[in-house]
Amino acid sequence: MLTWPPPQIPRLPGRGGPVRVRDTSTGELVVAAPGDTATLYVCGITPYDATHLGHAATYIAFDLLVRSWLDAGQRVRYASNVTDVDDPLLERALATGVDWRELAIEQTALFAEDMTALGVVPPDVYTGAVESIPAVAQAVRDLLAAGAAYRVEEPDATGHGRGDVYADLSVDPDLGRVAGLDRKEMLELFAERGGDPARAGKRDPLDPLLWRRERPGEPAWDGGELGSGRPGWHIECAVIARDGLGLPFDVQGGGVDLRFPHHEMSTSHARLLDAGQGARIHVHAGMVGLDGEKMSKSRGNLELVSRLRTQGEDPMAVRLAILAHHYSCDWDWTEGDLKLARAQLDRWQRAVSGNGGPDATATLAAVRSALATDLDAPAALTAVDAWADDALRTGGTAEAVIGAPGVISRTVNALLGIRL
Ligand code: 5CA
Ligand code: ZN
Repeated sequence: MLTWPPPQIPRLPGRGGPVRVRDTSTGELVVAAPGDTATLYVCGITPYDATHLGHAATYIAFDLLVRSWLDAGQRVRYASNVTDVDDPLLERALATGVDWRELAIEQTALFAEDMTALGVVPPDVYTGAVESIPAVAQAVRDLLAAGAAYRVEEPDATGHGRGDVYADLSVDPDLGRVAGLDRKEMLELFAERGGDPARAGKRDPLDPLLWRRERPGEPAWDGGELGSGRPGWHIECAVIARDGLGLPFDVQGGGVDLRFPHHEMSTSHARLLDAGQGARIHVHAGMVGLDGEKMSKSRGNLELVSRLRTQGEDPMAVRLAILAHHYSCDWDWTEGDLKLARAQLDRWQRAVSGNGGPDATATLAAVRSALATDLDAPAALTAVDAWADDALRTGGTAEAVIGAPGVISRTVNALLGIRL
């Protein structure tokens, strides 16, 4: 799948230190990627509706991680997916009378435009679910052969689906390590988030679907001995991450709604495929709400990046409004936040407009250190605000350091993705 054009990232004087993030499995602050090459997998969109502020906030959070790694002199390999065939997409296409492929193509293109406008660094490996089907079908056959999966022969409620394949979680002693939930919590979330605990014939209600046999009116692909069908959701991300990054990789990320079951199950699949480890750590972004409720396509309470763009909003103000919140918190999008961000952007632009200004060395260090400590964007903004206030107060006085505004401008561009 084609990505969007990468933003220019200016070089900064010196180099950032190791980047630490909070691993949601342990709650510990840990070095995100100890090696020379940092590897990251971030769960991509299901393209049935345009990018809302919640999606944007999640991708911007991981964009900060990529930018800090690059600043620390690490190579970065970043993989992501597009869930371009799945139940919600097929349901939306059916409800609106659009071909599901067209819906996916249109929304994936809009997402790319939104990401470009917001200055998000594109993934190096970008794979659609449909593209990954041969590899996923092979992985399902491998899991069956290894005794880590089984066929369910009982028909489901529609009377079809004989031979759907499920993962056998009982063969994975490490299941539960990602989200750390008790069984009751797991069962509740599994039912809420796309699982089918009541499906007859499963060995355990939590066992997740790996391969769904063809149903009338649904797209299907040749799965060899699996029969025609389509992949389950979690195995898609396990296989795309494995093939794009190799196992284990450093960080698996996404919104906190994916912690369970999606990341728990995809990590389990990856572990069993490799007889080793999936992601070393997991990092989750908080949920962005609107009017006190989680912003979600299914609820329809959305603020879309594309709508704001069409209204003539500067995407950099949108990005700044997002950066004002720590990525790990849940927060609500408000028009007030956007107003503040516009004013902040204007102040920063005026502050960097001269040749000279207050020395930028300490500000660069403060921005680096804030981001290297669990991607603390609000603290980084405070440091830049302090420099901008100083610059605007003192103007081009005698103590001004020639070139300092340029350093600040490059700092916010390279590390925060804000083009002034
Ligand atoms: N395609 C799957 C992942 S494999 C999926 O969850 N797609 S999505 O379109 O629903 O979400 C895309 C990304 O945005 C995911 O990382 C998800 O966790 C995140 N996300 C969804 N809603 C919100 C929200 N309200 N706030 C923050 N992040 C969100
Ligand atoms: Zn995923």
